[in-house]
Amino acid sequence: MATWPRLAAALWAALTSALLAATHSPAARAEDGYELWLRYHPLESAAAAVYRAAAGELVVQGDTPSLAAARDELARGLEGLLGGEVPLSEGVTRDGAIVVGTPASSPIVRGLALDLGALGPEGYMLASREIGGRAATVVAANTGVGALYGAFHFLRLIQTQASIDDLAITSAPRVRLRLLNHWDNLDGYVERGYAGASIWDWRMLPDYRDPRYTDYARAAASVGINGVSLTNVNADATVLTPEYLDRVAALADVLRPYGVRVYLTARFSAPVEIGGLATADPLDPQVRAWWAEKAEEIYARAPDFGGFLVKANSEGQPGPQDYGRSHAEGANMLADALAPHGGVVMWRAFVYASDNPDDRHKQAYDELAPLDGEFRDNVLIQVKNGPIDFQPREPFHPLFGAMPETPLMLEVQITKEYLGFATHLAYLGPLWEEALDADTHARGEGSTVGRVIDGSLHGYAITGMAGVSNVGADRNWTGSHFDQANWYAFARLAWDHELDAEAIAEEWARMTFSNEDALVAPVVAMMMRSREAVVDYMTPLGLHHLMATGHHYGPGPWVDDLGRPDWNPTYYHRADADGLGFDRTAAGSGALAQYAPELQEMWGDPETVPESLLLWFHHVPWDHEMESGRTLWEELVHAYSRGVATVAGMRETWASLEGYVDPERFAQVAAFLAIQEREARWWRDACLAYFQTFAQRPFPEGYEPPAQTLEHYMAIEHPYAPGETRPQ
Ligand code: GCV
Repeated sequence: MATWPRLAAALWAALTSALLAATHSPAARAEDGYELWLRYHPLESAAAAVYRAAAGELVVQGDTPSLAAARDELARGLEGLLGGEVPLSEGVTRDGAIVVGTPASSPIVRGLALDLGALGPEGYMLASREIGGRAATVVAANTGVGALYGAFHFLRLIQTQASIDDLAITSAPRVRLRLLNHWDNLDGYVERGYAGASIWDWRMLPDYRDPRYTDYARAAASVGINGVSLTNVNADATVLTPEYLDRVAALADVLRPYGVRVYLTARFSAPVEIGGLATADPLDPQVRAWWAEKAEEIYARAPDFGGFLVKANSEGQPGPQDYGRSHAEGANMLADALAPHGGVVMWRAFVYASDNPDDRHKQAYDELAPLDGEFRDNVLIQVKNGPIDFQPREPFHPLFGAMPETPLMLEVQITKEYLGFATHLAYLGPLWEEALDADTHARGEGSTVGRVIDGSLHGYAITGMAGVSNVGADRNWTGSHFDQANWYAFARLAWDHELDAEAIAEEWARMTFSNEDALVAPVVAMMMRSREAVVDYMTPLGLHHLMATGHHYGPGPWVDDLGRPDWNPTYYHRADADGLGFDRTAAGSGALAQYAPELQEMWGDPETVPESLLLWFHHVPWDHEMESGRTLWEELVHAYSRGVATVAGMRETWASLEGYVDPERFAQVAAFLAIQEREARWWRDACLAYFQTFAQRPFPEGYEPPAQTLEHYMAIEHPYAPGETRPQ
């Protein structure tokens, strides 16, 4: 019979073990998202035991900063995941050694004579080997940074509970320059930023180096990002002054061990604004000398400085055309200044002129394609994925495939300026995959955008891909937990554009939330539907740029009074009594002629163009019969309604996952999904109320009419919506 003290002791034991279980269960611990996908929380004990056997000791030979970073990350990750420290060792002394190094740094790696030749400076190998009769896993590369990337891959295998037996993995990036572009102003404001202020604290730098910079670098390296452009492309020349260059150098120091180089946005008029010159004409010898000297100053502080990113002669930014010079003359002048130091110029193709009344779709192509072959070897042209501006769906930019003699980089937008800011759940992996897999037909079938930017189609000597960052000072970095997936997916695709967006989503979900299939499968399914849902409830069937003015938050298809025609949504949708859509065939703006003949043929006919791009290229009668048998008007109502229904379904899915995710993150995602559903309805109702005034047709049976009048939607204002362009 239990005595009282015994009973009390038993009760106490039961209570403490329940408490312990609750605090150790990954689902129970409150999390704020700071750890990103590098959480390294303990695996459940059976899984941990399996991996512990294969991770008996850590043998990192070599002491470069990057190898030290690899060692520290492995030690931290393994300790967290396996629930105990993994001893460091000088050599292999037991089964389960993890050996990390390069042939130069590590006698063991050298002795194994691994074939690392094809891996280049950033690739790595993960290989199971016997060393001195002991089972070991080798993480080998030609450089410390390659080994660091390999270390992250090895940790990912454990985080996602993949097998680490019989490893024979090699991986090398397909694209050389993989950058995040921050649109961060020097006062801490982030243009198109929805995750708080800039993480760069210019006031405290260079003296205080926020530990967060190191965590940023770890996250970047974990997915192979190797460059960061620190400042907004709507640039402020102040960053090029010596005081700021000292701060830039401090950031470069922090990021360097992680293989991340810094780049700056160069304001074209800097020689006038901070240099005291009378002109910034790129052919003026004094201007050329000023930039050459500026480059010297920068490289004296940061010898591995990456180069300049430039927005010129676009949206009010200064540029070579202010002096009657071409984009090539402007880019080449900067390229000449950087060339002696090994830097590059990333010259943006997002150019459209205020005095050019032609379809904005055509302007970048018309200006830049004729300059093919005129750029210096260290210039890349950075081209957005589509010809307008990061819309939920666009056809690929016609410059891809049209500049065989000039390296073209792809620029995508990770921050969701046009896809619902941070509150809407929209996984962008499928959007970028669609862009990368698009066939330009430049050299026959299979000439995908991915093959243009990885250089394999035209033999480019330099290659690159950039993503406009969604990182800010919010604890969870990206403003919402699911937007972390977009940072992650961008980088994974920049490393290898042939990776599958769904597989990337799964990897991310396992590391970010939990390995339980009951969570992973529905979360991945929800992510994979999410971007198409946004297309449906904002801009279905090839509609584009219907967003409200300036901040781009919410619908504004009726806006028609802005200074330039192509800033108005009415310019893009062209709704009238006959129909809807922008005729870009030869009978219209003629933009279609910028694509390969195969695409002109397919996209030029409303019967053969994919319906997802129908209204991008055609003005279509309201009664046009769609594949479904519905009329265009009915299909529009259907698509908008489907978008809302998908979000409602996503909410239900998420609600069913309570208990699999810690309460803090669960609640935020649930609240954001509720906002998204409300805003999806707002988009649907506002757009349909507006388009109905042209279609003059009733709502098809079974579809709810808008909840409010058109006047109601038109009166909505959001004066303080975040992220707008701000003069610096
Ligand atoms: C940095 C769009 C955005 C602007 C951005 C511009 C660009 O127009 O709305 O905020 O400016 O693209 O890519 O340069």
